[in-house]
Amino acid sequence: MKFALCLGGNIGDVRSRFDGVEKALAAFGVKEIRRSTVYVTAPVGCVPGTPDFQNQALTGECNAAPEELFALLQRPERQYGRPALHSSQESRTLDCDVILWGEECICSDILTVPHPRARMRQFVLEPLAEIAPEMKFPDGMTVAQAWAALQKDLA
Ligand code: PH2
Ligand code: MG
Ligand code: MG
Repeated sequence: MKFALCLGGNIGDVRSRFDGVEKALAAFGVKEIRRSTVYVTAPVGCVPGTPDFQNQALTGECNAAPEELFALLQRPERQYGRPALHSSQESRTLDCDVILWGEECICSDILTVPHPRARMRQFVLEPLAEIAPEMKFPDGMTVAQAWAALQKDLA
């Protein structure tokens, strides 16, 4: 299945952690890994004074179950010092969110895909539109269309 991730972080050497995620995915057997350029983005929904984030989209192909990939992604998050319990308003060393899993809807205790806020977030759609404009949400809307719609809303 082709999947899309949004990588983010705003403490320390975020870019080298993004490299670490790619290495972990490749070691797991993920193929066709592509990464967008890194975007410096204003924090969304965080407490005042939170530093800017860096965000990057990553796409890949794998035969694993989404929960397996999700479990794998938690390792680098922990390795880089992120607590297991945290608020979405806090600064973070590394965040790896699953945005799309093919055109599937996944709603389990640990994972909701598509990411519920993906279509409202420039820091998700702009990098993803750079590398995978043709990927589709379960309702058939492409990433390019979702990004165009969000740009209209933001204008
Ligand atoms: N992640 C959040 C909350 N706010 N803002 C930006 N710009 N980038 C993020 O990755 C981000 C955020 C929660 O995961
Ligand atoms: Mg997140
Ligand atoms: Mg997350």
